[in-house]
Amino acid sequence: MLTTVRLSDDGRTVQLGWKDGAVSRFHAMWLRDNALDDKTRSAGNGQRLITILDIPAETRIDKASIEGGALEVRFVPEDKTVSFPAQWLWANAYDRVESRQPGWTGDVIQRWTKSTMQNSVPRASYAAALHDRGVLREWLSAVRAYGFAIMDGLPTESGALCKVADLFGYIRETNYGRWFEVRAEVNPNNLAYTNLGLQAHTDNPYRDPVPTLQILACIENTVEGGESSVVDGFAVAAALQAENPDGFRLLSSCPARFEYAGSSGVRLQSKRPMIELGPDGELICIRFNNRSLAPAVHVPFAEMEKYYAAYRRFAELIEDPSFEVTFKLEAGESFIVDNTRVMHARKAFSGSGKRWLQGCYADKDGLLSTLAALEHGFKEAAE
Ligand code: NM2
Ligand code: OGA
Ligand code: ZN
Repeated sequence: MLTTVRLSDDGRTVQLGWKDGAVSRFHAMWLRDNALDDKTRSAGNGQRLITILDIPAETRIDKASIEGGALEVRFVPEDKTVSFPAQWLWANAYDRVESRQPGWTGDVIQRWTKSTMQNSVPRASYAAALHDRGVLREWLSAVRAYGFAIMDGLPTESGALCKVADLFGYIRETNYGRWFEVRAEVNPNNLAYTNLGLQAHTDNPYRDPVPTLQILACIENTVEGGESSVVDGFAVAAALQAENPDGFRLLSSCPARFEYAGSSGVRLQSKRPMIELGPDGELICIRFNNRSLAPAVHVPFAEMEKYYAAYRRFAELIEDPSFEVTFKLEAGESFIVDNTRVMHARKAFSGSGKRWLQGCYADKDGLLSTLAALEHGFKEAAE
């Protein structure tokens, strides 16, 4: 609840007092740009109708008061009066000191290890997720929190994995196709299409932007071996940072390079760090793939030994069984990973039987959008 309002800096800022004693300052320019009236924002779709250039650079507030619990201000020289709900101001307040360490993540991200995840892997059946929006919401919410979930009960037929993507968004087509067959082949164009074990990795780090989600679905799996595992890259990055802050700094500040040129007409290349931080230090992406790592040429000569030591230690932690959650996909089962965070691996396989998986990529922004819309719908229904 808003209790006081005071203008300062000649009306270029306003200071709000809250019932609990908190104070938040806002700039007149910021408030004007974010005004909620229907001349500033379309009442229909919420999009902004004006540009920054429509707002006078000398914008100030010459009158501010609390009216019916909301903040009412008059902007000059426009002579425009606008009201801001207290709840909106509280939710959008920016006047605080952030003391976040590089590598921080938001509240919705929950890091995990084998001990916290192995016996509580998020799982839903396809039929339940399709027919019950509560089940779908929980499953998508697990993908957001953990970057990993299993979906079972899929038809054991080619293309069934697309049904998983259809629940929340769209498939991202690449040179590997709309989806791809993951089985041992003669003359494979990618080591994924062999019976070799694959070290835990993220897919397609040579693409920019990387595919943000991967779905792998099992149609048949009767071989010896071929188990899957997943590793939380954000948990491993935090462990590396705790024991070797300088190594973390190197892997997050020096660009690595990745390349794939395994089939004709394709030469994908990227230049991105193995651990990527956003402009405010937020941990945003892990890229890790021994098969497609290209020669590093953006690491200073004087730092290369330390860089390799950090890369080695990162790899050791990724292989550490205490981070690894293992399972064997059965026919009709699939899993989804946030490919910007969670690495996946498979054990080698051999012997009699057949292993046939299909994989596809999809976009996380679409998944998060569907989840946010579901959550919004549930909230409205509860009100
Ligand atoms: N496949 C399965 O990123 C990679 O190269 C891993 C990707 C070939 C689409 C394998
Ligand atoms: C892949 C991959 C794992 C598997 O196709 O990207 O990692 O279980 N496959 O075959
Ligand atoms: Zn893979």
